[in-house]
Amino acid sequence: MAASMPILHSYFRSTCSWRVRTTLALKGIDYEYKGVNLLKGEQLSDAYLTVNPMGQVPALEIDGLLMTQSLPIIEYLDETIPNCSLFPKDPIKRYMARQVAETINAGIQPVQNLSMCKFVGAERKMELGNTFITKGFVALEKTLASTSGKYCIGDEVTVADVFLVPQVYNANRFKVDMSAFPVISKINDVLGELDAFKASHPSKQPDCPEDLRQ
Ligand code: GSH
Repeated sequence: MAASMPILHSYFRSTCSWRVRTTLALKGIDYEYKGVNLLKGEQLSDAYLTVNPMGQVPALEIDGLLMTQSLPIIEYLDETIPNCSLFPKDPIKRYMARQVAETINAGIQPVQNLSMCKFVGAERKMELGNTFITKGFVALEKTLASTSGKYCIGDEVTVADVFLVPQVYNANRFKVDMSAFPVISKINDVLGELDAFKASHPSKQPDCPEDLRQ
């Protein structure tokens, strides 16, 4: 019997969903896209809370499993679909890739997500996002100055790149001065030319409003 198509619960502008979309694109996996409108609060509906009790996207239904949390989802995809591995074989490079991903995953994104923006209120949300993305990018810029080649870690696409591109998109939304981060900006530009990053971009998603489509 043919395996059913994976289902990704996603929001077009969600950076965490984008990480999983890029991974699925890099691995060449087709999937059904189910939009969860975060601005309408659909992530907090009773129906969606049975999918992810944290009330967050992404969630991925695959191989008879329902998975949440982008990093372990990406690790599962990488382990089960070995083409173009996102985790370098070399332990030092693998550490570096994980270090960059975790800086974004734990150190930047959670502080500027929608719940935190709502918590501080409309007047302070730009200041919140700008402050903490800038702080994280100061650290990342230093790290990437020594680890990067064409991409974050040398010349192979890794999990670090999958996390970096969506976070730069959010940096621009929060009006971070990207001229202070030339290494991050250059890597982001190069990655933006790759098909998987183009296909997973918010403007290409089914739930992207017409006026934001490219
Ligand atoms: N650690 C989680 C992951 O990596 O999947 C974070 C998920 C997360 O924060 N998702 C955001 C969300 O759904 C969108 S990027 N926010 C909804 C809210 O804060 O109400």
